[in-house]
Amino acid sequence: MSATRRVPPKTGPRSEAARADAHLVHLLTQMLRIRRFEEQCVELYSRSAIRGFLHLGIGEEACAVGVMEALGPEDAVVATYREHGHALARGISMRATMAELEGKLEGASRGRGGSMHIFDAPSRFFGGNAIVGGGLPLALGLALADHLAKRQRVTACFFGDGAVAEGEFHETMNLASLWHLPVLFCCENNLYAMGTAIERAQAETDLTLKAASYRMPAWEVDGMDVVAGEKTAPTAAEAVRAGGGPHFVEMRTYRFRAHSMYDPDRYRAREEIERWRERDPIPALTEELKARGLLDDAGLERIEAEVAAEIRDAVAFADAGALEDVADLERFVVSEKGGGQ
Ligand SMILES: Cc1ncc(C[n+]2csc(CCOP(=O)(O)OP(=O)(O)O)c2C)c(N)n1
Ligand SMILES: [Mg+2]
Repeated sequence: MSATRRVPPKTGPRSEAARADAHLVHLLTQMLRIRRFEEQCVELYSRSAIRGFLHLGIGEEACAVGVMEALGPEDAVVATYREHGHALARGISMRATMAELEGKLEGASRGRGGSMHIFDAPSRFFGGNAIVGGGLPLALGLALADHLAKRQRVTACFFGDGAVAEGEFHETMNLASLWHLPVLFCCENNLYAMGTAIERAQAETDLTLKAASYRMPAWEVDGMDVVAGEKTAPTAAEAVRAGGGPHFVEMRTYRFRAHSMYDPDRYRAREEIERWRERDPIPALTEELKARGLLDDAGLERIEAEVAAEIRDAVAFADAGALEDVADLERFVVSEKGGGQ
């Protein structure tokens, strides 16, 4: 036994406050990791290191970061094709994420999924899904399994406003509510589904009312404010975990860039984009931290430098990665564990 005197952990309001302050810096760091990672993706795309479809979530970082903080390692995450930020916030390494985007064997999905299908079983990150609304029934299935096995877990299912117009959304919402399944529905309402504004596609644009019609508790949250998201998400997640059935969070957000790299973005007024840019969640939190004396210019530079180093390392790792051997292409199409699974 060690003779060292154990120092009791500091408790009480002061250490609580210090933890809360450090946590805010952590939230900013997470959003910066995602933002700078995706900015790097633009560059990699222009030199064809990343090919195919690429959907960036620049402007929407607060949604993924806010919700992910409310989840534990035993919980599950299902996301869309705009999921780089979700993967990083969930804890998938930047190396594995970048290698996946470059289609390399070292990627989270062996380079088979690319940008839209990041999948990582150890972190219970069940994709990345190119089908609008496609993740919803998957989330339902994960939650049904937990429910039947009496495991107190949450499945967080991210989807866009466009998915709300899909039949899969309504089927999933209905069954989740009817069977009282532990799903946290996280709707990232960025007001557009490709080039279609929500008012042109949906008869009811208050998406929380859709949840209410399935008797599901629902919140509307400012998706540009990571702190607001972070306040609501734990309450909702804990209610789900405690057996309260499915809950729904609508996060009002905005993507600053086009739908994908192929989209000329001619359907949105420049003034609208500029108005939303003024609400950019990263400068907003940076200013708040500075105003409260929790961060200064040197501190911010330090975070930026660490993030830049992490990105440099991830790109070098991905660039040096291998393409999967053609001889292996038929592997993993069916389980290698044998039948009876
Ligand atoms: C079932 C299906 N229909 C159409 C498409 C083509 N498509 C790709 S993204 C997209 C828009 C989806 O918008 P939203 O759900 O709001 O997500 P966002 O891109 O805004 O994040 C559409 C229609 C698709 N991938 N899958
Ligand atoms: Mg959308």
